[in-house]
Amino acid sequence: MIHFDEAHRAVYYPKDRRFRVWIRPSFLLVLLILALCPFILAWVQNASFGLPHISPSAASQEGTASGPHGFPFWIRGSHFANLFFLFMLMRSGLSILMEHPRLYLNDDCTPGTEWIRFTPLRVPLDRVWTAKQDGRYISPLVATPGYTHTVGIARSWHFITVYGFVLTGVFFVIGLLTTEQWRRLVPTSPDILVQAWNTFVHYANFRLPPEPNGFYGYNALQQLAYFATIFIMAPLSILTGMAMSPALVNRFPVYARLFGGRQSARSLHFLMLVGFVGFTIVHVTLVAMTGFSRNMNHIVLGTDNLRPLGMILGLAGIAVVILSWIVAHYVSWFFPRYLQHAQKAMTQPAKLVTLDRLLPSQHYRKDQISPRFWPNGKMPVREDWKQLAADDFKDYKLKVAGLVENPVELSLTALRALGGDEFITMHHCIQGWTGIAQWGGLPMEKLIEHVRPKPSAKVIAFYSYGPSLFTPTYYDTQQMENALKPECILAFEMNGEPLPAIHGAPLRLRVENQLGYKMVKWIERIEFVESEKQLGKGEGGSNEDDEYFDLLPNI
Ligand SMILES: Nc1nc2c(c(=O)[nH]1)N[C@H]1C(S)=C(S)[C@@H](COP(=O)(O)O)O[C@H]1N2
Ligand SMILES: [Mo]
Repeated sequence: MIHFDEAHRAVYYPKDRRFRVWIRPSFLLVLLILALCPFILAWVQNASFGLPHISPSAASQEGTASGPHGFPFWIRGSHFANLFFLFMLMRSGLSILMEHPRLYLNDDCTPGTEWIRFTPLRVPLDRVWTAKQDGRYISPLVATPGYTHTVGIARSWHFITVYGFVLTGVFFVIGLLTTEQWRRLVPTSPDILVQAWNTFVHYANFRLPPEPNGFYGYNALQQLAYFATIFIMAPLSILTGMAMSPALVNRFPVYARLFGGRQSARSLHFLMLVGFVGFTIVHVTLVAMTGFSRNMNHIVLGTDNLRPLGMILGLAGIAVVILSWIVAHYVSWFFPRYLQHAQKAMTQPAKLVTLDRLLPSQHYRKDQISPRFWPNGKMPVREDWKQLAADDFKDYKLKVAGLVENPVELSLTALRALGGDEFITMHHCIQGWTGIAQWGGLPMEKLIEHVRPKPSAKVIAFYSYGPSLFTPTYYDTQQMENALKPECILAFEMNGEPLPAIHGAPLRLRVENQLGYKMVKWIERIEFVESEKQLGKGEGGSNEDDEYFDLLPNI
């Protein structure tokens, strides 16, 4: 359970909980014009020619021999499952979004270049402003689990429920394609576009078009809207979600480019959320306006009559969904560790055989290096680090100990003598921001060779001079196999210069197939151990222990 003492309140429930949406004026203008254009056309058409005629489509005629009749159980069931999972995804997605409440179309995430932000704050440029400080509060009424800095818990919900969402989708599409039900959704003639426009002209002029009985078929615009939601928006949400995985994108940078880049993918992922919310509002409104009890009987009971039972059960179903948000809220705050472990049990095996096997391979150019790289975390406050820093780390010695044959203390010069590697890579923070930088340092592989781990050593722990959110020492761990992969280095250079203090001087870890929080900055010492379970609270790092982050963040 998360106790709301003073330290936790300061993190989760800050004084400044204002919420603002700001959209870049040029974007707002384009969005408004795009949204208004069809309405203006529809108004002009109605004023000049009157409302267009809508021919009843064959499929929507009651009693025709061909075409789907009614909604079998598998459609009604998957409709409900979809409602359940989609809302959990949207609610947890909002908590994730607020951890970095800005969306960009460029992968540098340069402050001031966002096209939308969900915070009243501009990034101050005259002082250090970490990405962590930038996270915003969101009400638990709209988000799971809500509050500030709950991205770890929110990701657990997101990654558990995404299984349900994807399985429901696969089940539904298989059902569609193996029965006649696909005929309700899949357009078979280009004429549907004309019919859809004519239908839109009715709605835009605040008239309801002649309504087919949805038991047998939909109006053209309705059909296109359902088709787009199922066959465009849902797959695009899944594909853009995957385009945010550091393991995938740092192995196949071209995959993110399919969506215009890693941050465009994040923006698209958000726009799909907006699309689902917009769809839900219009869908529910029209279901209510076009014969609520009959429509509810269709989708709840699979009957076509006017009795109230479908409506009553449907509203009870919606109550169950709302209850699930309340339960999720309590699980988040009272049993976050169980939730974290459930997510681990459900996703880690799948990650180990897929994403975790991808070896980073990136070839960014020097001119792609980000002009400003978001900093994160708390700078060390310890006197010994400050003294080392004052002297440019001349007296710094990295201590490497634990289950090794050859424990060592290595100065920066000694580290350089062991070998070097350099690469330009994209950094992915769990919060959502990215940045491209060049890193230079000693491959972990070389250090491992040098200290000769004992056979029992499986995990490497990195301890920082700096504090974590709740403890005096930030630490994290790596499985030895992962540290042996390419692009895993102890970096002492960034963009060709000695590591700046804010980015982890004198030494930090780079692990390019994982998220930023694994890359401990201001490293004081390294320890080889048998298992992460013997350290801290046993979850594998400060963030894993106290913020319920994943042990294996390939996504
Ligand atoms: N010691 C320490 N290291 C840390 C952190 C921290 O809080 N303390 N934050 C991590 C996180 S969440 C990220 S995204 C990266 C950020 O590195 P940067 O500041 O160079 O951008 O550092 C990681 N290393
Ligand atoms: Mo991060």
